Amino acid sequence: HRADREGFEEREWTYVKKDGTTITVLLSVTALRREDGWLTGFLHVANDVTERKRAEETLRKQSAAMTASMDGIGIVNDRLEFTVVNDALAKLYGYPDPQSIIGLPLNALYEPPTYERFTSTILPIVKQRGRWRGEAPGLRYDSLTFPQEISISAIEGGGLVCVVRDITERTYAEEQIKHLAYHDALTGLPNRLLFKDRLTVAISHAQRAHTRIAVLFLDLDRFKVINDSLGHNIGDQLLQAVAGRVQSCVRESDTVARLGGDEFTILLPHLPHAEDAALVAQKIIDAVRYPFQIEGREFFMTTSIGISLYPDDGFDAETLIKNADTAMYQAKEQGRDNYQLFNAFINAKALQRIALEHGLRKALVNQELAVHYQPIFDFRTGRISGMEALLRWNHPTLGMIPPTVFIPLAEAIGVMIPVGTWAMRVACAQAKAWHDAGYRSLSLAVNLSVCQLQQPDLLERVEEILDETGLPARLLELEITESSAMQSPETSVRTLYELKKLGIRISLDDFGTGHSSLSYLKRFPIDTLKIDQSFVRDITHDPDTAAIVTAIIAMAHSLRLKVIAEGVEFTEQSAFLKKYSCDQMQGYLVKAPVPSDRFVELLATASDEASAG
Ligand SMILES: Nc1nc2c(ncn2[C@@H]2O[C@H](COP(=O)(O)OP(=O)(O)OP(=O)(O)O)[C@@H](O)[C@H]2O)c(=O)[nH]1
Ligand SMILES: [Mg+2]
Repeated sequence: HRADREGFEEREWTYVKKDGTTITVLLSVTALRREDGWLTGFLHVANDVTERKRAEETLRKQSAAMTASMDGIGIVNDRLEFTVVNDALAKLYGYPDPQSIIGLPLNALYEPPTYERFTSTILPIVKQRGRWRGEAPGLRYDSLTFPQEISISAIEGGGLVCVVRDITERTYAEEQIKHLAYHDALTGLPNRLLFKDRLTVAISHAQRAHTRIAVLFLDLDRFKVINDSLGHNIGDQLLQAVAGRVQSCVRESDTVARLGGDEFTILLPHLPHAEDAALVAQKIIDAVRYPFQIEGREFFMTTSIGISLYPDDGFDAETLIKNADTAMYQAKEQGRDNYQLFNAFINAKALQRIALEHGLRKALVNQELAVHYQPIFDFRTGRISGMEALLRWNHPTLGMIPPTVFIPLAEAIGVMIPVGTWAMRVACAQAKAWHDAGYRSLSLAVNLSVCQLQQPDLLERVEEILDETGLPARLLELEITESSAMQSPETSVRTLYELKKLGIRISLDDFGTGHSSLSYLKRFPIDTLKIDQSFVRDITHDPDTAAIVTAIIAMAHSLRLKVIAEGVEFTEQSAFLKKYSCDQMQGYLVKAPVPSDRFVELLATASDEASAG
């Protein structure tokens, strides 16, 4: 007995109880002595410490797991300061040891824009759902950044656990694969895929900024002769040399791509004057004419170039490339070694308008019109609650013509009523089909143009379509714009009240872009307000816009109107809208408009994506 010698002893014992479970008991023994030191006995105290032992064991295992983990793990407190850090995290971030991170604030490990994303979007999500997972660049001790996958979970009682993994390798591999998929192996230039991507992006910018774009299509003249007589090896080197020379003729912001064979395309995304495209083409033709030195020999080449312009010669990437190609053939026919513009055929703007008008009159008959559907996402249910029907015109030579171009034209030449009625009938029949397929609460929004709103028999037409298709009126919402309602407010108000009597709902489109918005809200029998995308675009970085949007939502709700935000593209925007109780949203974040056959598959997936954030 140590207690005998030292006066006190403590020891843990494990006992097996009658029922088979084990308990741990802390037994302390104290020697009891008389004043002269004579031992009189022992005091035994037994404490059941089973629970404490178990907790200690769990902690020990957890901390061993943390130490052994390949992933960086850090725990931050409510003030976002690190309180626990494992070895892997210190290593990932290039700190000498975990100790040097403890006490640091979270923003020491991320650059300001990333940290801003944490505080404005990510942490609110963690707060709400308990967890977030995504990618963000981490800021190392040596000030370099590295791509990381990070998962953040809230801890009960406060604080967060961050688990971080370095994905440099994966990102690098992904980039390699991307590069292979988007570039031509021989010249290293972008390939057709990347060219089309860049062109599509340039078109959407030009559409907003009302600027011009040029596509140049270049094909070497009689290249086959060189290839066949001197072999592919020389041919390949020539192609590489041509690639370099063409690139030296254009600006950094222009894209030179190789489509294949001896064909190249050039994108000039900022074109102050249409003539500039011709200047660039001539510069390239002159540059190619200059002799090439390959393997000590001199070669002479010429090239033919076709030019198409946005928006003059087409509205989408595919069409612009196709039309530049057509123009290139014209250049070949003109004797090669020259350039031709596509719109030499449809020269003047007036001619093009006539062609468009002519085409538009026949578009319905020729089945070039289609109705696409853009899903509308409901914040409260986290699901797709309906769709907006949008008209599309696929022109045989000009490609997809945006509604902003052809709807005013259709109105001007008086074909908007048949076109609009046709679209409404198609959309209602489609909505009824989905309704019957089990999507019973899916609502349908259809745009009413100015002419339609003033059409004397609009009410009869709508009733007829509902009767014919069998779509319940409560599922139909007609969208009007402020400016169309303003054309003749008296008749509009009457028509709208009549439509409402049928059970149809009315929404006001593009809200905020007109002038007298507020007074009309009171006069028109409106159920829904749609916030214009120009506001949505700025909500996350312009405080004034943010204030306007929150005010619109609050005002609409006090008038018992539903609010839909249009043109939502980013999760930050949807998080903002959700925070300020916007009811619904639509936009590329949920999904771009799709043809009817692709809409149903969206119903299953789009909800998850939009809410995953
Ligand atoms: N060296 C090389 N040749 C290629 C490659 N891909 C296609 N070609 C050749 O490029 C030539 C393309 O010929 P075309 O443009 O149709 O005809 P062309 O002789 O240039 O005559 P025009 O274009 O009508 O003036 C063909 O001979 C193809 O075999 C390649 O990767 N390397
Ligand atoms: Mg050729």
